[in-house]
Amino acid sequence: MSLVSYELDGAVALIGLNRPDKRNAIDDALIDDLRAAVLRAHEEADVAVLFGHGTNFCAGLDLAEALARATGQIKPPRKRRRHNWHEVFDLIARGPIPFVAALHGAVVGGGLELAMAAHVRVCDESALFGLPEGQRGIFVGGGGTVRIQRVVGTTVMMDMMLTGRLLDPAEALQEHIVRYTVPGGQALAKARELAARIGRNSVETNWMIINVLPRVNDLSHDDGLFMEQLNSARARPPEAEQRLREFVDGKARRLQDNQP
Ligand code: 1HE
Repeated sequence: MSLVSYELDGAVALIGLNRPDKRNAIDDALIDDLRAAVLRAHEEADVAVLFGHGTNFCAGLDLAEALARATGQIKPPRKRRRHNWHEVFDLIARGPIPFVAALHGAVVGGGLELAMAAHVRVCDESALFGLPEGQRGIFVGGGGTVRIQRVVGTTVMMDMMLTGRLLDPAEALQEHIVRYTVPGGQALAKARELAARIGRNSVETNWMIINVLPRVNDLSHDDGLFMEQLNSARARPPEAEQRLREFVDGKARRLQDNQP
C-alpha cells in the first residue's frame, strides 16, 4: 500500500501524505512514494496540492527509523549518492509545475522543510510550526538551512531551532511561512481553490515563476537582471499570443475577478 495518495482532479494533482497513524512521519518508504507521486504529477498535471491525511500535515523525520539507522540496524548504502530528501524536495521546488501546500496540525522538522519546498502555503488554525531537531540530537536535513532560512531569516530560524519554540498560524503568516490562514479544516479546500487559479495561468509563465525567481535570488543584481532579460525575451509560445489577443479583444478575465 502506498504511503502517499494520488488523485488527479482535472489539471490539479492531489498528493496526500498517508501515514496518519505515525503522524505522516517521513521514512524511506514514504519518500520513495512521494517521489513517484511528484514525478507522475509532473507528467499529467499543471499544478499540484500537497496535504496530509489525518490530524497533522507531517511530524518530520521518522525518528524510529533514524534510531535504527544510528544503531546500525539499517545498513548505510555502499555508495554515496545525493540525499534522497534533497532530491525529492527539489523535484517539488524546482520542477515544471507549481505546488500549493495545505497545512494543519504538526508541521515540524522535515515536515516544515517539505512544506517550504512548495510555492504557496496555506494553513488552518490548528497548524503549529517548529524545528525540534535540537531536542532530538539531530540537524535539519531536508534543505531547511537553505530554504527555510531564506524565507524567515537567520534570526527566526536560529530562535526556532535553539529554543524549540512553536509558531502559531499568526506568527507563521508574519514570518512568510504561509501566505493564507483559514479556519480549522479548510486548508485543503483553500489550497485547491488557489491551485485552480494557478492552473489557469500559462504553463510556461508558471514554469518561469518557480524556476527563475529562486535562481535570481542567488545571483548578483546585474546577473539577476540579465537572467530576467533572457527569460522575458524567450520566444513566446503560441499560447501567449492567444492570451494577449483575448485581452486586446476584450475577452480576457479582468484582474478584479482574480482576488483570492
Ligand atoms: C512518530 C513521529 C516521528 C509521531 N517519527 N514516529 N519530529 C518530531 O520531533 C515530532 C515528534 N512527534 C510529536 O511530537 C508528536 O507525535 C506530534 C505532536 C506530531 C503528534 O502528537 P500526537 O499526540 O497526536 O501523537 P503521538 O501519540 O505522539 O504519536 C502517534 C504515533 O506516531 C506514535 O506511534 P505509536 O506506534 O506509539 O502509535 C508515535 O511514536 C508516532 N510518531 N511522530 C516516528 N517523527 C532529515 S532532518 C529532519 C529532522 C526532523 O524532522 S526533526 C523532527 C522530528
